[in-house]
Amino acid sequence: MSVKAVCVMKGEVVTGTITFTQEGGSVKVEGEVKGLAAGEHGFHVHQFGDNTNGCISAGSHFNPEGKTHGAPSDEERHVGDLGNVTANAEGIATVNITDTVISLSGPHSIIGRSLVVHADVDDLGRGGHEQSKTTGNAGGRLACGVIGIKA
Ligand SMILES: [Cu+2]
Ligand SMILES: [Zn+2]
Repeated sequence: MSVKAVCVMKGEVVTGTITFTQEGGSVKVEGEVKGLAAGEHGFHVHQFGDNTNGCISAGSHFNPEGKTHGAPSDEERHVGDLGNVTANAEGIATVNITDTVISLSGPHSIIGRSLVVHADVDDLGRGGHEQSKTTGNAGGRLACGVIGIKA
């Protein structure tokens, strides 16, 4: 039996439902985010599953190894760095990511943390902006939700 997690993302305009399925050493991240502007939007697991003051309370990118922000394919990345999702002209991003760094158990477990979608594109650490190496300069937090064990 595979372990599954789910995140229901809520913002003022943006909403989404994302499931996480552990398959051996990788996790499939699948679902849909709606209400976005067309184009790319940063998509990360943040440290805390805390919504006290909205998505800001989720803290920084989940980074248990103290690394620098990067692309999902980079050796040097935060565990939570899932890159970008791309919304179509209707504002819908279909998410279909397979990642080998996040996990649903152990030290890289994302259970109980937050998933956040951003206003702007994540430059994957390459943009040369002062925030490129910490957040990818991805801008405001449009929606977020806590990642929990799926029924
Ligand atoms: Cu983020
Ligand atoms: Zn990061």
